Amino acid sequence: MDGKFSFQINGTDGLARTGVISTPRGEIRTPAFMPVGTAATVKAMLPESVRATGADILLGNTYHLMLRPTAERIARLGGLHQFMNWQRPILTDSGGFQVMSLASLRKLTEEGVRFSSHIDGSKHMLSPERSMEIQKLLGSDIVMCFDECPALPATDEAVAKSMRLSMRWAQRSRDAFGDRPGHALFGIMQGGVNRELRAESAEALQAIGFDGYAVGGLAVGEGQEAMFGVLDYAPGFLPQDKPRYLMGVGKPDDIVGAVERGIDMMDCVLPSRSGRTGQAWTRRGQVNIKNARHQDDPRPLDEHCTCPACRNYSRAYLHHVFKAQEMISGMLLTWHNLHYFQELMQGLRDAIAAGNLAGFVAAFHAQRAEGDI
Ligand code: PRF
Ligand code: ZN
Repeated sequence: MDGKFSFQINGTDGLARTGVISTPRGEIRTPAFMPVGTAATVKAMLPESVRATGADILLGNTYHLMLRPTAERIARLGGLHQFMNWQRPILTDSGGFQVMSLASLRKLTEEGVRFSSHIDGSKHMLSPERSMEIQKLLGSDIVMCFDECPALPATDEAVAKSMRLSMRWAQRSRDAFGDRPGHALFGIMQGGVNRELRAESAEALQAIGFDGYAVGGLAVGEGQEAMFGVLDYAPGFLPQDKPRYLMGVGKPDDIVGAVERGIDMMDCVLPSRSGRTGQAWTRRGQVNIKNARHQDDPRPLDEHCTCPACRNYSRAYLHHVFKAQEMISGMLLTWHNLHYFQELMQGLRDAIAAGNLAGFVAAFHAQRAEGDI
């Protein structure tokens, strides 16, 4: 496939930016929200339905796919895009973060991480070199460096030691990735909630040179105030002209705050996962469809939403199919949630382009303060 990877900023408002990342597999409008397709599927959704919600790019996971069905099998079957029937861009996470949260018997060394699979206990190894190899076998468009994300709270000493290991791994990731036109490699900033460590990490990554830069190590238990505290300075340590990706974030108000602070890309399981547990996200905040107050309610989840769940079904129906554990419950709520998140991103992009982000954010918070109907 020809064509290059590039990022163009089309408008700014304060620290926020809106633009387009161009890849050989299509354009990604920023700020972008990436639905999570961990196991080669956005759970409960067909790829064409995910696209219909407005997604330009999905996230896939090295860790899950290397264990099942294996990266080598996916490569033999034509790569991840072909395998899962999603022809647009895919970003893959590098595996270290998932090893630390899911695998057992982990052993971390300078070389990488040895671990046992959470599926069958089989033994595996991930290193910067192996992670780059797997992400290449998958055919990922945006490859993430192999890093370590320490859980917070942690001592400055522990965070510094971990960050410096991640920076050595970033150099090894860069060397192993090589030169692959049309594919991008993103570095990942670490450093916890320590300003000096964040600055050191950003400098180390820029000395290596990447196509984009992620802010890692946040949304790991520090709370929104501490996260926004870091986002008040961390994006400013990164190049203006490259995409900035905040990993694993977040709730709608986290997304809005991150975009206001100069973040261009985000991903989170929240809209899809909470859809399967009966939680809906709307302009007026969170709605628990399990609640008995919905059982006779003929109104849609959100009368202004144009998703299939809201156009064609009542709250009473959504409540019933959740209680009856029908599969359509997860399908409809996931569709609605992904639609809401993508509509929020479109609203943010339009507001930044119009120079009206402050007005958009004020209306966002005012609507949520009103609460559900
Ligand atoms: N590193 C990687 N993936 C991640 C994170 C990280 O720090 C986070 C932190 N929120 C989520 N996913 N590689
Ligand atoms: Zn809807």
